[in-house]
Amino acid sequence: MHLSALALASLPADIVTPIYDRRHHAPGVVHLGLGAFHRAHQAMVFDQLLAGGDTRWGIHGVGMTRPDLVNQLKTQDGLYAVRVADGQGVKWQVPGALWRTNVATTERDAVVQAIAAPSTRWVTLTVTEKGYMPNLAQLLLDGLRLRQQAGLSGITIASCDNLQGNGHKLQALVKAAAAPQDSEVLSWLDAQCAFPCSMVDRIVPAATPEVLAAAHEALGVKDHCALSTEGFWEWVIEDRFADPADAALLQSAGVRVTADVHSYEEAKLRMLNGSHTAMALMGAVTGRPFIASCIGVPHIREFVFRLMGHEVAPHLSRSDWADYRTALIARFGNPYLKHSVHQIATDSSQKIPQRWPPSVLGQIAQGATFEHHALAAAVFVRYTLGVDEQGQTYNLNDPQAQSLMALGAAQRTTPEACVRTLLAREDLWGSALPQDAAWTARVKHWHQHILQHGVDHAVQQLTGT
Ligand code: CS2
Repeated sequence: MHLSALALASLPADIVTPIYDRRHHAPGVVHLGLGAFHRAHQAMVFDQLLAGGDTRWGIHGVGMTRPDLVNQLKTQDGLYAVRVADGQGVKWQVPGALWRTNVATTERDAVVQAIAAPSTRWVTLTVTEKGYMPNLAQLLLDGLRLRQQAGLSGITIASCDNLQGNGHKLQALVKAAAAPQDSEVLSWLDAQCAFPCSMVDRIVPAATPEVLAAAHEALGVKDHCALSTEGFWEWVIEDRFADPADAALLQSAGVRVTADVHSYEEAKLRMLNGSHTAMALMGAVTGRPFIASCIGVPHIREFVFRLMGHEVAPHLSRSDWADYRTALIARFGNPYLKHSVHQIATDSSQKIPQRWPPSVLGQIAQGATFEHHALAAAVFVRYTLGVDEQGQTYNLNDPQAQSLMALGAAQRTTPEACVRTLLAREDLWGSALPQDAAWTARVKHWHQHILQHGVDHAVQQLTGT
């Protein structure tokens, strides 16, 4: 027997389950990108709103790439368990907000119709950094155009990906998909739809067999879609909604609604995600499998502490960064989260631009040093070899994998030239950094050190530990 609507009644009494009606209302939210993150973050916020009696927050979830997962969720009636675990304790919950599912690639028309459905009030997106492509914009535009033509109201379209100014980026992309002479839909988009920027935060690793086994034990039934996450979650969203009354509703569920998302976005991208990428690459190269195994090493912990304090924090508009850093280091060490370094290293070419260069440029502008970022960049170059320091090979899972590995292979014979070519790539570093001779020189220095003595030795030398 597996988890399903029918099985809910037989779950142990201490598991929080949906007690609201999941069958008689149409979903109000279409979510694109039905990965682990959404299911353990926003879907749980919407679950709270539904539990409070507001029936408009059921989700029509759209898998962009994983038909297997979507099919599995369908056989479980959209239900899955989430283990929320950290130093505060362990508890299981079954959120019930996911009411319908589709796969974008094979059921495109159903997705367009869902966006155009009269009940739809929101579209939320977690399609990853590389998902912001014209085909995504066209999908949204096709649904939105049907709404406009049917005389329906505009909706809120909220990008929740780790991109600075994500709402602005999405709005520009959708508008660019409309032809310039398409003035009716363009002015309808401007007048009736809202594209708020938002920052979302919760560490939700891809599920492991261990989590599925723990779910089976806790629930008494199998759950092939179970997830594990931490207690902490944050959703900060710009106060810009098609229906202004949504601001108070979201606030009642613990969401922060503000005019200033920017300061939260930049702190999160550069402190949390910037450290994550640095640790993930170090873990991949040194053979440490999880973020918790990296932050547990004193010199890596010291490295992350200094990276954030010395090179990231001076350029943030958020003044409470020291508390934020303390909290982050504790979160990274959460023993329940087996957060694979290779999962985080996935798509590094798409992640680095948001996570590292802004801090390095900030340091350069102030005449300050950027040794921690230079070392991290050198680890990235080493990572492109596709083999760790123990000789184990690994795959680069990245849209740029081929070109990165082709360039990276040269580091065995001509390391200096290799660093130069990889650092010249504006898609990774932006246009200003590749021009900075001191930056290139320091990355070369650390890269040389890593090739000769290994990543740990380099980190120890830099941190004096
Ligand atoms: C991670 C994020 O995989 C990654 O790139 O850095 O998914 C991170 O766990 C989340 O942004 C935390 O909110």
